[in-house]
Amino acid sequence: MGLKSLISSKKMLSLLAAVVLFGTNAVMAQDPTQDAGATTLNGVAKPSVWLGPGYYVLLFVIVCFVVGIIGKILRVYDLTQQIQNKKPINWHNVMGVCCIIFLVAGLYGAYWEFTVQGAMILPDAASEHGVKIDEMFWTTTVLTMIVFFVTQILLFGFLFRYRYNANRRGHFLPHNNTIEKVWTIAPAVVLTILVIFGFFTWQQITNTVDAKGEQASINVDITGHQFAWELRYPGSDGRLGATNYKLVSGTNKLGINYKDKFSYDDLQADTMYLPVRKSVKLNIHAQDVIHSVYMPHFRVQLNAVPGLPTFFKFKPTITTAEMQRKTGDPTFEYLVYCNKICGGAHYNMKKVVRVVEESEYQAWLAQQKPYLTDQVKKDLKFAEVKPAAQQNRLALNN
Ligand SMILES: [Cu+2]
Repeated sequence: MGLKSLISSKKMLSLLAAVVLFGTNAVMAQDPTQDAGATTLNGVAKPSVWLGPGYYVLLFVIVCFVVGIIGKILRVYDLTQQIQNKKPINWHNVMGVCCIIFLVAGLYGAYWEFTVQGAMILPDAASEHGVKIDEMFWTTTVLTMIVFFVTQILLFGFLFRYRYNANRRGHFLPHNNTIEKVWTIAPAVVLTILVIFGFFTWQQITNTVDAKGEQASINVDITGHQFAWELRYPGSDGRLGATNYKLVSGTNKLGINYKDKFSYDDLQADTMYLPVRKSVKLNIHAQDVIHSVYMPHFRVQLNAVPGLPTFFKFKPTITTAEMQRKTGDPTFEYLVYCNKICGGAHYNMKKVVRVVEESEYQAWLAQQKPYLTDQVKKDLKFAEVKPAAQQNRLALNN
């Protein structure tokens, strides 16, 4: 293509359009520090991650142009070589070298992922079963990484080593039962081992406490709704009262059944306090859509499904204070998140979890307010019963 026709071609018009688009983008772009989406980390404003669609379209167009131009230059070079009766470019060698470059860049990328992003991995599991989950995670990661590195090196290494050569004839291999068997059985065996390993780990996590008939030290109700978690702790009787979704109202947001005397002293809490080295049973509920209780530091996650109460038993082993020391971060807090994208303000669904010594836990518990407030008593027409029965002084009027 001559220079004249290149200038008058549609490509030049497209380039002009791209430059105009870029110009508009640059002129209209907001100052990142003024951007409402900008996040401040350690007091330094950072631009929001996403730029306008014009930027990405332009980037794509520019990349296409650059690739196209390099192709044209090489083609022109190739033709001039042929005209001068010189050896043309050996594209098989070029492709072979590209494969090696791709392999090296890809392996470096994988190494970068491990060192840079791998450093952001969660700290040590803060629960008893979490250690088993981590063992499973690392076994799977190491096995899959070995397979990944070996197969990628073989794949691109073979592409380079056996690139086209006019002096060599390829070997035609229509079928080989041994190879078929090896590449079917080997992954099947490895995957079966991993699945069985996972199955037994999950069984240990979910069944052990029940199988031994061992009761959890504390029961905590966690209820998800758009967009918050509500916590309910048992009072001095150590038992949670019954709930019924039909009883949910403005003042009784969890639908607690106050005909059940165990519910009188149920406590509400804003932070999830847990005593260290005591088994906790989280009773999981949802009121509207599917949410998911997610406590990554304890390796706990279970869906909260409306109409289907579930539970998760676990034993925290590291207090918040110990974890602050371990991570070197004095502001460290465990968190419980929602791990289902349950609506617009899903990101708001988180609460602080604080793992403390038993004495501190008891002191905290004593300060929490009961769900049975004066307003609820009024709404439900509760009457104070004379102190003859000291324990549960409240009874329903009807
Ligand atoms: Cu949610």
